[in-house]
Amino acid sequence: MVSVSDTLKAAGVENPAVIDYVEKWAAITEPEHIEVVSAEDDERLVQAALADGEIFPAGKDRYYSRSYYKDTARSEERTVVATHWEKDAGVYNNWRDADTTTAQQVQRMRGASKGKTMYVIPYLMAPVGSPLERWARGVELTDNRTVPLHMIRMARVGAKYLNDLEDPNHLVRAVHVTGDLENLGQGTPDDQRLFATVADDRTILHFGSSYGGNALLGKIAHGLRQAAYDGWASGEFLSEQFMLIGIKDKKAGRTYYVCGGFPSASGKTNLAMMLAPDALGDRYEVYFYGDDIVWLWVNPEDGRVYGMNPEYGAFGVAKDTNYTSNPTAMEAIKEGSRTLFTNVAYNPKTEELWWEGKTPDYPEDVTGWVDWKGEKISDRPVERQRSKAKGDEWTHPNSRFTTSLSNVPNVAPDYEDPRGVPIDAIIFGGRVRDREPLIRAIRDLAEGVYDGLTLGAEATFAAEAKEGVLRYDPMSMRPFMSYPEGEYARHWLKILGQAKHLPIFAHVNWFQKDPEDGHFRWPGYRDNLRALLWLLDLKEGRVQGRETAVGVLPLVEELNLDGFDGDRADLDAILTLDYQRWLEEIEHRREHLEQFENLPEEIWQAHRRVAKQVEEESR
Ligand code: OXD
Ligand code: MN
Repeated sequence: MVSVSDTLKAAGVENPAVIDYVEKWAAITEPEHIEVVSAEDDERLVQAALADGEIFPAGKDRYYSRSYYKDTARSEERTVVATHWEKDAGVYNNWRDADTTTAQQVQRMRGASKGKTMYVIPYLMAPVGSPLERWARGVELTDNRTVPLHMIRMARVGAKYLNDLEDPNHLVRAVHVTGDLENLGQGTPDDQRLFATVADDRTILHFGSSYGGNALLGKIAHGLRQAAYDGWASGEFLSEQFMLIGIKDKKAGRTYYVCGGFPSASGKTNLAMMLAPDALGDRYEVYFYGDDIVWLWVNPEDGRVYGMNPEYGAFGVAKDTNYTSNPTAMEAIKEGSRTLFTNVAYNPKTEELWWEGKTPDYPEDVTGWVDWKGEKISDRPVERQRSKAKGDEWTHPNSRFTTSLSNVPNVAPDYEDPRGVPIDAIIFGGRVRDREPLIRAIRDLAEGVYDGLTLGAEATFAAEAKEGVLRYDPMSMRPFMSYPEGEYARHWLKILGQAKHLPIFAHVNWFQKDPEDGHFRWPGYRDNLRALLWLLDLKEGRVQGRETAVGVLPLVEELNLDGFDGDRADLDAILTLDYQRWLEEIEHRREHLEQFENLPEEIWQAHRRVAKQVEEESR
């Protein structure tokens, strides 16, 4: 019989630490075969998955898959961060003891891959040559073939990334075991799933799902949770759930770089892939770097904050993606792009795909279409076939597309540059129907961090909502927080405090509504660039804005409104502060921050400063 070690060596794995680790876990999970994956294997894996009915053809070089119907999203309750130190427990990180958690996961995973293939996926979550490359190396073991298909699109994959390391041991070890999805009690008190990042062992052990967010361990588990922990423990960098864009001013011959965090369902991917409004297109060009993760550090050579997207692809929500909301995504997922779709609606006869919001209405003819569960639409009672009622959707709200960055038409020409890009502005934004103006700029570091910590959006689930109280999502990292919030704030102040040239902060909101009739007061999408251009003008001293308690707001005449066809009264409204709402908001923020132990005094000072000024200006 061929040994594990010989199989790995024959596939180009030279790192002895990887070989030891695969041997160890193969003895636990007991797969029948072991296969090392690199990006060059994509076509072969696709053909095998098609032949076995794990994925289906969706036009030329595009693919479609379904995940088990009880396994369609990340589970925050079943996701934990374990370490050997109880002091690492925070409010949001679901801290567990490392040794106990590892032992439990070994027990869950024992023999659980019998009869299956273990795919060994060596990967790199950074452009090659990045100053943070040593934090970016990992290897994922999985017993599910759709995982390497996703990983090849989302990360740089191949044995070569882990050979010849200065310290062969310095890598993230990740194990994914799918489990018996039909018998895991998802969402019940007897839920068998557990998704654990054992952060101080740099080990990720996920059991009980084949859905991307739980199964692609390079992305959220390594790229965010583990990397945030590593960045803190090493004191070297930050890892945040941020998008990253470049805005080129062709007239001035300069490109500005903006990154920022938005809670789920606040349009982060649409913003990241945005184009300039037609009327501004001659002067400005927007470049896409990434839509979900940014690692940030200070370059000692020039004292600037640099950012890079560690990912190689986008795992975007399909719902509501269309040629208005996100034309560049539509291009990035078109036929020929090798995109893999999950849990949208599918027509096996025509190989077409459809999702809610792709077109204003369902496909005219339901013949052949199946919904995200694989059930025929034509088998439904006629009145439920094309109905807009809740529960009759054709696609899952968290249906996804997985496509490589290189498919995005406005991807930045230097998106693989290991140096990253110098960040000019850091923005935070939530979906809020009132209180938050279009944009407010913040120059002070502690006030910027304070603003990020109090980022909130309206709760998406009715049960969570309390009238007027936002669901706070610090820096949009609530589900990915891996160490205590007080330390998190301190680490932000420390890293950015090293910068000689601080990025400007801003809070943005594209979603204010008129309380009378509920219409959105800002057109959003491409017009969002106008707010960002104002922010860059402010940073460069080309405009002054209007100082308020919560930051600098634009004067209407300072916004570039060429070709703007939004409503002027609406514009005035979103450039005005509702002080009554802000007085209440300050109280909610205080309660939110009081949960966090050991919050730096600078943050409390920023809170008190803002609170006092809101109080004064409201009189
Ligand atoms: C998420 C994702 O769940 O990026 O935030 O998939
Ligand atoms: Mn995300």
